[in-house]
Amino acid sequence: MDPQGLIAKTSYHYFLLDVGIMLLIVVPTAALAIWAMIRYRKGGKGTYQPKWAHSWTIEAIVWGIPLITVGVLSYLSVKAIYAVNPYNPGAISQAQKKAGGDPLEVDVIATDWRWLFIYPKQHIATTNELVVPKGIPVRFRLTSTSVVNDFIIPQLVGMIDVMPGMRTKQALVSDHIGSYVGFSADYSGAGLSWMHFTTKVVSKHQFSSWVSTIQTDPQKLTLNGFNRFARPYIPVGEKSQPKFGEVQQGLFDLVVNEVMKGKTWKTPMDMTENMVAYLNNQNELQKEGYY
Ligand SMILES: [Cu+2]
Repeated sequence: MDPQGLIAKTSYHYFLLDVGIMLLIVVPTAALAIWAMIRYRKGGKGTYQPKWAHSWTIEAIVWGIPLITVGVLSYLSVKAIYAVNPYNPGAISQAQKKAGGDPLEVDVIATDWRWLFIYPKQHIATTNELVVPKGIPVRFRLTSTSVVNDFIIPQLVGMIDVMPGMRTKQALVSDHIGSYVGFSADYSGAGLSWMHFTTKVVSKHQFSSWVSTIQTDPQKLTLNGFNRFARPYIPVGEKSQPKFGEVQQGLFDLVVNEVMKGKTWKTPMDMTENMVAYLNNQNELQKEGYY
């Protein structure tokens, strides 16, 4: 475990606290069990008291310590839940106050089997590549085009379900420049194994120049284009995935609506029957101008 983001760090912190509190009970209990076995063994120092039945001291310890423990653990759990709650993480809100300005908004769409990241304010989109500036809170809205996926970047943020025709939320902030792996943690068919994305945390300056570079990309993503993009596609051995210098406004909501109305992108039978042949053909399709 090597947490690199505020949410991951907060979860890790509470995890350690919980383990520590549990050890406070486990270690003395184990020690006392051994102590009792030695002291009250045959020939041990303990006095034999066959008539002994009740002790208020023991009663108080046996009930008191668990009650206190449960109380403390409940308090910490509730605090932790509010701190990392994906829909409105308290930890992120605090970071937001410190950072000032607006959070970065990113809309995430999981297709079979790629991740599309739309930056609505910047009007750009990338595939399987998430780039975020360091120290700036990022707010995600997430959906899927076909089945449930699970969005996770282990070192930055925990799992959140991504569901067709529905919208979930997540947030992150990282103070460490670096590259982190993200993937789907829910089995979603043939291409799941290749459904990774790279998360790059870069400096604010690098981020704005990255945005400008993507904005010069001639590819435009509209709902029509998305319908082509979202057809089942396994990104095996691809060097780079499509980037879009211009994105139709409100595309995320349009996609959620389409899927809600019943739009599907069927997996072709030959994809599962002969994957190698299909993948070769897929590259041909790409040369012909498909995404
Ligand atoms: Cu799940």
